[in-house]
Amino acid sequence: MKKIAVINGPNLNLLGQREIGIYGQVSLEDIRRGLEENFRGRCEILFSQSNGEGELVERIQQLLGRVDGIVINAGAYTHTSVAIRDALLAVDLPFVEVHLSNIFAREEFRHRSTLADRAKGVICGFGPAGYRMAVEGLLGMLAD
Ligand code: CA2
Repeated sequence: MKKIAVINGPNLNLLGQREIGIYGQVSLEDIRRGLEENFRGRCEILFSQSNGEGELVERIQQLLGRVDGIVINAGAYTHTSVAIRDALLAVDLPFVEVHLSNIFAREEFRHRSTLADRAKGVICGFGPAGYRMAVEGLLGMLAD
């Protein structure tokens, strides 16, 4: 069975608790449970969250040879982190960038991503459903 890592960046642990107008009422734990239920029997989901850039880099490095692909919501680091980009390129795993909000309908600084040009795809604006779409898209790309 395929293994997909779902990586979440800073502040996403607060989902469902604050800024409900932007990010909605669903918690990160709800998203994890939803993915596990949705993909049970089709792929293994390795779900994680970290607030630290270095920890995210470590996590990505640990995935080398252990998973078939990565879904990443790098949060605010999406817009700034060369280190996370370099880690993703170093492990050379197919990845999909996901965002809950439509980053292009928000402040200008959220319009750029250090990851998007090397991602297999980018999904934003669909809330928690975007995670399911991202895993579905990755699985569809991975050869059996
Ligand atoms: O829309 C997304 O998924 C983002 O990656 C979320 C990031 C933001 O910096 C990106 O531009 C877009 C922020 C995540 C913060 O999540 C919170 C959740 C609840 C309360 C406060 C922050």
